[in-house]
Amino acid sequence: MWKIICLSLISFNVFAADVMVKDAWVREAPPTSKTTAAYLQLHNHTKENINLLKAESPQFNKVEIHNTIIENNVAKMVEMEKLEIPANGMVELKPKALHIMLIEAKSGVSPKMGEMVDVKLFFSNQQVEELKIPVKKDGGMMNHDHSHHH
Ligand SMILES: [Cu+2]
Repeated sequence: MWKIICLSLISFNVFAADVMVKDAWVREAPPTSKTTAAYLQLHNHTKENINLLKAESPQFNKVEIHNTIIENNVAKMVEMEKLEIPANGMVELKPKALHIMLIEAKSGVSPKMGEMVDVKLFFSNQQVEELKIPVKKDGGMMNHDHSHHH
């Protein structure tokens, strides 16, 4: 099964990426906020650990890799210098946990649902991933559409 999936991927990409990005989405921030976060899965298809070293977006002044920790029942965000993706493993960035913080939208408003955010990821194996990440309401894949109610 795994082999079949990989072959079909190689036919679309000339080079199979060491790190594969899946299920990326950016949270739609409240109207008053200029800062939001991106969530995604990083799959490491190699036998060595690979670090995510930094992230950039032309639409934001600053982009940081954050983790959320609970201290005295208060959720706090801490910046991480790097994020390790274990060999043949996966790291999931998701709400209330690891995330990519998109700080201060240059336009003055953080992007709305339906828009795309350009994000570049830099890895320790020299890989650079250029992503266009869709903006979604909270919940990502569990994003139910109730617009069919009249
Ligand atoms: Cu954060």
